[in-house]
Amino acid sequence: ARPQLAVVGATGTVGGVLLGILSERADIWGEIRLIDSPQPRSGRGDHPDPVGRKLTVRGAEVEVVALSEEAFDGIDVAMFDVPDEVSARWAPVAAAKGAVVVDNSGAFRMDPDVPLVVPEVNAHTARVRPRGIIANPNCTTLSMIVALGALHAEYGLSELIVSSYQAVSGEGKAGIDTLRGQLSAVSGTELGTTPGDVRRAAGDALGPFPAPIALNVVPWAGSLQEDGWSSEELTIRNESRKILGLPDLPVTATCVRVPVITTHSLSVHARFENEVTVGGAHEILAAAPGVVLCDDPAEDEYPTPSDVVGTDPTWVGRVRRSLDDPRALELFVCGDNLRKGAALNTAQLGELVAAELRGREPRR
Ligand code: 2RA
Repeated sequence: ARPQLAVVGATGTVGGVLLGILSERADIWGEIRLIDSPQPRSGRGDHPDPVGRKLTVRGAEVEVVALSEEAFDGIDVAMFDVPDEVSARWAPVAAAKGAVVVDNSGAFRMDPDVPLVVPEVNAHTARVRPRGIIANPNCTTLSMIVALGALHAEYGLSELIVSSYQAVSGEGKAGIDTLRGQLSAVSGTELGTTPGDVRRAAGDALGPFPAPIALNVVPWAGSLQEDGWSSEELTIRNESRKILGLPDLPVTATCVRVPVITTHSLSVHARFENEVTVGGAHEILAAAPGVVLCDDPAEDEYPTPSDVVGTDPTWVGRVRRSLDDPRALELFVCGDNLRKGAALNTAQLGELVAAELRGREPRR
């Protein structure tokens, strides 16, 4: 029998991308059940109750059912794309009912009993899951880690220094709406030429961001942690270490939000145990599953978010050997934060589990 799949958070930004990806990829699933938590209607009616909505998946309309214990009856794999607190409460419920949970929240990523998995890098760790939960990494880590995993396998990573250029859809619909609203407010004006003019035009409409995001870059993502670090910067550090199996890897991240709708970019300084060459790195990256090498500056070829958005791979360009360190590479990496950064990796993990479950069925 085909495994039964539940998608929890089907009406969210990542949920919508996930339904599209499930409709495009080889159809291995029996029923795909769509689940969401009911939300109180806001006064302005811009948050309609997700339960009862009909969404299209695999070309058919499916009605969203309410999150409850019974909603997981008969489910083999449950993909969660919901806020941390919803996952923290409901993923264990789904697991207790026998489903393998693939969770895209931050609730379980650093739990030592929950593997944090990127199929191209550490697929083998997905089989050991004492809590019945597999965690999907944060979209910023995911947007670079497939390329770094391939280089690490050959050269042995010894240090990582990254700066992110993060798209607003990392903050979901609120992030996208905020950028679009601010772009309308500044379009066709002379704004962006005197201190504070863009901030005054944005007024109270900063949305989830601490500063205007149109005509601007904002050196902040996540919440304030000790000693001035942002949660997003610590997440990149912790998750890269866990996925690569390098618990002591020195990692420094600076996270920056940019006025891009979707696709995170990262500038990466990666130091290795062994000497590197650009030619060798090109060969590794060109052969790595899930990576596209796009690196010919003489022809203006390098990845940019507006070209990468909507695609599945991790794109790498601007590969250079550090001028002062023959063991280090400089790279520019782009990945669609809603696809490989979230929904695609979730779908791949679900497929990995489905293959494992099929292998367990008694052969006739
Ligand atoms: C962001 N990675 O880009 C975070 C959360 N999705 O905002």
